[in-house]
Amino acid sequence: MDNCNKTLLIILTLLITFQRATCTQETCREGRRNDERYLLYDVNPGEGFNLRRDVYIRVANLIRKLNDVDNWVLVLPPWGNLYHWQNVRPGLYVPWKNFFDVESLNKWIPVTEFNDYLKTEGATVGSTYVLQNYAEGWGGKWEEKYDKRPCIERHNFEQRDDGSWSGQMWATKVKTDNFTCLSIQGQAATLLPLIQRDLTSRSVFIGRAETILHDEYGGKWYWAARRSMRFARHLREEATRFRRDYLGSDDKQDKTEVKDDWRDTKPKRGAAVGGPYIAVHLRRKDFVRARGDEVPSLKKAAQQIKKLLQNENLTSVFIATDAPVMELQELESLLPGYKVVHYKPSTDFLHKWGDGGVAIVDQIICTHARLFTGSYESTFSFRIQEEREILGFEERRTFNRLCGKKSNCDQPAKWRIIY
Ligand code: GFB
Repeated sequence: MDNCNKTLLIILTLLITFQRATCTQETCREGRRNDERYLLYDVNPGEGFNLRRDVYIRVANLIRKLNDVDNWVLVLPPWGNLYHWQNVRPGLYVPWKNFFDVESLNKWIPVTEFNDYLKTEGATVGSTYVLQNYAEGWGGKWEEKYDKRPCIERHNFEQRDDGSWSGQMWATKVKTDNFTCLSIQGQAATLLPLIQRDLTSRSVFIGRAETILHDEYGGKWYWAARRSMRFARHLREEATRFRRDYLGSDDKQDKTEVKDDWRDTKPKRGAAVGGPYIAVHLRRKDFVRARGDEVPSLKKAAQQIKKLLQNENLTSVFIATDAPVMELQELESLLPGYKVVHYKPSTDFLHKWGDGGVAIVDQIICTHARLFTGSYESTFSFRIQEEREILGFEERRTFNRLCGKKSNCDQPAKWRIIY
């Protein structure tokens, strides 16, 4: 290569690097590269919001690994029709930007909303793999593997006359050239060879993605993806207003200020103080039936809350709960002399952001409390614990849960943040 060509090559490389470093989410997507490939995924319809957030981390880290050699974009599965959401019109799906700061997600891996994918790629996906376990079970010997197998469960894809398939993805009928049910035993990275070898497909859909495990639950990559999942600004602002107006809490005084970019936010453990209240996540409804021994009666819950308030020398308790109003009123009557605070959204807020938005505001308020206690094995509580790890609270103020029948019950495992 002569000197002139060398100089041209250097200028070109610099230009590409500059464009990648400066583009925003929108302009990056506009300036898409031809070699971009898309990974779509979905989760079992029965799973709740907070397990879905966990599945995102598994798939996000799969994209990270795929992008060592290729150029994959993760398509964010729209939210809707969740079992626990009572105020959502059936058939209505909302984008991730309603709940999350999509620019923050993009700082970890390239992501795009499903609607934007439809605009550029159309209602079509190259290959579809619906994950399932092995019909015969795992046979006592753990090995990572996957195999094409007959479908075990009903799915919503059907073959067309031309040999291709069509299926419902959220509210859209999508055509897919190849359809396979895939029995799998393993983690996200187990899928790497399958996806890398599928060279004919520009896009791949993975159904029932919760079937794959984390590559390294609780490790450095887990936490990086987790930290990128910042909530949308409008939800953070609603929680900030509520904390200020009803709980005398603000970030400066509580020492919970964060940097604009999650990558620059690494507080020292114990730096966060939290607002002058304790927060309780009291999971009721299906948990009362399904986890009877581990869910306290309201009387027992009130006794534990009183004790925590006395230990912390505080008088305000914030209750996040899915309990019916009657139960909440009963709990309040069992805590005379204390300030019991509960977040009730305006009609406008509920209309705009739905049950998902309300639940996130509840989670943010719990995250900022001086001390938090949650419910046994609730992913809703787990996600709050993680947010508190990100803010830098002392462990003893975070990893707590209410006891059911047995007082002195085992407390939650401490999944500490790793950078
Ligand atoms: O998020 P999630 O999977 O947590 O499901 P679990 C619970 C849903 O109930 C939340 C609502 O996404 C909310 O919509 N919810 C629960 C709450 N607690 C609160 C709260 O304090 N405030 C508000 N606003 N909403 C899983 C279920 O629940 O437990 C699975 O999703 C299954 O279907 C499993 O039942 C056993 O992990 O608590």
